[in-house]
Amino acid sequence: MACVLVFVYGTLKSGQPNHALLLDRANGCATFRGCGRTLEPFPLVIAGPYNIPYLLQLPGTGHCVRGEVYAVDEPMLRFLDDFEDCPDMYQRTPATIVLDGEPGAPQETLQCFLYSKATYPPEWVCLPHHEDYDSQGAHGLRYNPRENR
Ligand code: PCA
Repeated sequence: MACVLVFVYGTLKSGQPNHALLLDRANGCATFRGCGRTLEPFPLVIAGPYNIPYLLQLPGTGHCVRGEVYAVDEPMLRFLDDFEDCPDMYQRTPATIVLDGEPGAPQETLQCFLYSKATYPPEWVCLPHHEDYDSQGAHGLRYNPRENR
């Protein structure tokens, strides 16, 4: 299988608690392709008892969410699906990503997958919407890693 593009917006981003999983060659191979944002706005909320970031599958609400694009091989894709408990907790869904570029340069878009959530308690939509997730952000909602749950 050729590499597929995955857009990460949460704990898998560089500097975030699960980024090391993307770098671990035991899981497969992930190659950084660039930073960017979703073409469409989505609500990105931090929810549940473990303060997990979720991009809710509700395009048109929220922000054009910032993140990073990686080309991943099949072992890494399977690893990530398993880690993100896809399709039960997250669903891997297609999305158009606009790569960051030089000001004035033509927009470069990529078709990527991202891990979003299609079924959620309705009140989650009313939680604060984040644009650029940081587990250590001013929101104070520290991510609780899987090993602590
Ligand atoms: N991990 C995936 C989805 C949310 C999360 O914390 C990511 O970083 O994109």
